Amino acid sequence: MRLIRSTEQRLSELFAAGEVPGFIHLSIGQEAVATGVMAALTAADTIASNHRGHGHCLARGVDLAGLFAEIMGKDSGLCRGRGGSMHVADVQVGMLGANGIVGAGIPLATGSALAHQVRDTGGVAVAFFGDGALAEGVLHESMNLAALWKLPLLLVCENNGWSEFSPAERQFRAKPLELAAAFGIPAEQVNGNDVFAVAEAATRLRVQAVGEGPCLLECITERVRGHYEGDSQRYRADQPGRDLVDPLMECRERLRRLRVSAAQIDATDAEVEQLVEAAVAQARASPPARFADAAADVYTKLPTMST
Ligand SMILES: Cc1ncc(C[n+]2csc(CCOP(=O)(O)OP(=O)(O)O)c2C)c(N)n1
Repeated sequence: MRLIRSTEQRLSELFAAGEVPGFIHLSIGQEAVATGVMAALTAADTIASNHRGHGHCLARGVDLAGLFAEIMGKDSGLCRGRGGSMHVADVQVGMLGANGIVGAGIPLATGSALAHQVRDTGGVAVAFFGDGALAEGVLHESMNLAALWKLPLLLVCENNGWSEFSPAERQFRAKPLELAAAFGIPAEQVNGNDVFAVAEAATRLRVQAVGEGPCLLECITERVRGHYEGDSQRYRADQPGRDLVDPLMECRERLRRLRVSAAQIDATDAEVEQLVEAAVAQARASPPARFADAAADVYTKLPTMST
């Protein structure tokens, strides 16, 4: 969680300094969801993300310098600087991709869940999406197929109460748990700012998804920053944020109760800051992505299918 927070705070500064091309959407305040869910997964599992996916990438274990370089449009980036913040992927760690199209990671994860089932990998596919995706037909279609075919799919809804600049209740008729119930999909709601609660629920649901088919975890959380960096947030004036505790503070308090000293936590924080600075320096030193390489890897050789 500290790595995600420090990385995104640094990204915010780099964006303000003009070192990040395009837009970035930060997940500050939502770190416990990515961290808690990922703690429940195994190396065999796969994940697909959305436009707010830096935390999912880091919690899954992508290379830190590679992520900075990707977001800064550098050739040494995870996708050689061609994906950027919203389309970063790293299949080496089972990260199938972030996605700028709302809900588009969900069918990707559903397909991956089918692959897990067909190949009998024992793994699950996880789809991370915001409450904004509740209005997307592709979520409903994916839930239907996954429920029919009992696919090992874990749907993780990060409910931060906003869809871009509109409060969620002005856009969606059904609540996530009601929608899941309509498809016969077991679902749980959890305090998404409590990393331990998220990890416990995700661990339970992961096991259930592998054995019995899709499950949904709704994490109630808060988006601290605007929709994107630079967003004036005028729409928030008459809509106060949710009254939730900062997940890092919540975790610090929990660790204190488990007798981890403040000095130990501070040392970890300092170590993370150093890692982040080193990654930024490495990314800065890398040459920019080359336009001539823009179309490389668009097409790939498919494996020969035996009929
Ligand atoms: C299919 C599609 N429709 C609309 C948009 C524009 N858009 C970008 S983000 C967003 C809302 C996303 O809300 P949510 O999924 O709840 O994620 P959050 O930003 O709150 O984390 C919308 C409507 C889009 N990118 N894709």
